[in-house]
Amino acid sequence: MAVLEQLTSQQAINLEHEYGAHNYHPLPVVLSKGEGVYVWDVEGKKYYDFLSAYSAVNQGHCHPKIVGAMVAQAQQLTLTSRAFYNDMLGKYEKFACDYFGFDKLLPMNTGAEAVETALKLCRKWAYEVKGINENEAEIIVCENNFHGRTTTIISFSNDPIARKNFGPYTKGFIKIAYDNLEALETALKNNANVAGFLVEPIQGEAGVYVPSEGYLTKAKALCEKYNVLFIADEVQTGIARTGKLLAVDHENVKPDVLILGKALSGGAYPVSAVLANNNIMDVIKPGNHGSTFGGNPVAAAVAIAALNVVKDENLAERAEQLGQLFRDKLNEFIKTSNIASLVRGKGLLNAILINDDEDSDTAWNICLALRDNGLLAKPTHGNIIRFAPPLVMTEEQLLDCVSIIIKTLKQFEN
Ligand code: IF1
Repeated sequence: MAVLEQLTSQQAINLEHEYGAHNYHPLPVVLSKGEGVYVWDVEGKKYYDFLSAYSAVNQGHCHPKIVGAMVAQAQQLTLTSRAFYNDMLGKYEKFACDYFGFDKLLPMNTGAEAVETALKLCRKWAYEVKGINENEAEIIVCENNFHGRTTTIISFSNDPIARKNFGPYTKGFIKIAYDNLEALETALKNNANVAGFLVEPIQGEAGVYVPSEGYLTKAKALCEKYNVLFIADEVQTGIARTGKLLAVDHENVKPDVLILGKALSGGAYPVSAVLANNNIMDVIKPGNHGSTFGGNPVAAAVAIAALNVVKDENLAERAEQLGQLFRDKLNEFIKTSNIASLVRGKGLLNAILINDDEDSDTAWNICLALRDNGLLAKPTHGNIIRFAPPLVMTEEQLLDCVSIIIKTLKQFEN
């Protein structure tokens, strides 16, 4: 087969199957084009994207301002490494620090790298500022967390598929129940070596699990009481997805360390970052941490454009309004139906619970039918379907999507 030949969907799937590692089980649809809230498959069929690359494409596919900034910078200078300065990084760092309200930013590429960066930063702060004895720092994490796929991060995962046979695991983590302040206080009280608390403001992979109101505020207060860093992983929840710029903004919580990724670039380019104030970030010295691509000029230009789009197009307000409408409409339907039992979420990060066992294939089959009806979504944990469209959606489009979803769910009622 010639490399330049236009593939059919089946040919593309076969190629991945034969030559790619089998680390994913994608929904069988092969996409070749995206614009705003839509994607097209290689046969030309058009779909609403209700995953947004796991909330990376909040600004919509191929946003002209983001792509424009990327192309312009790519024609000018793509990479210098951090051995030299470039004229974009400082501009971006100042822009992002003003935007999110922190003193300093450390640029990386992927979410997992940014989480690793935050863990290293937290440990170094613990030894050099808090005064914990070397090698004794502990970081509290939550059950059912998802923070990425590196060896250290999977060390504190409790998902057997993500974890089994990748040991030996990194030490220094204490796992507690999510959304449980008592468990947090007990862990803090019983261990003077705690350096940080790493938390997702809403657990995405766990099935869009929204904690009780006040949880984040009180958790932050407990961290202050015990001189422990509150580290918010907003890789998935950040950048307007949940109806505020950050999910912690719903409770006016200011994290000590903020982790961003995904939509920081609008999905155009891998861009992640860790933000913190000087009293924390200044423990990092030359040689302690870095990355060839982190902070490259294309990433800087793309991130500035992506963050400008979020403000210019009022994406947080849109996510808030459309999310409310989405949950209202689906709740109305659920009352009259036995196929779904619950819709939950915040802003445009939502999930529905399908009335079937976790190991049933009903949710998967519903996603196949949604695909056939022109809308792409993906199940998580067997019986949960996540709904996270690009935030640039109009109300009319959202209502169209709601009717596709309801029509499809009705096909599965019994
Ligand atoms: C995959 C999930 C979403 C994240 C949080 C860090 C990262 C992620 C809170 C790491 C990444 C992704 C990765 C993606 C699936 C996806 C995911 F279902 F696994 F949980 F979004 F919901 N912190 N989440 O959600 O970021 O290194 O991937 O850039 O295919 O593994 P990354």
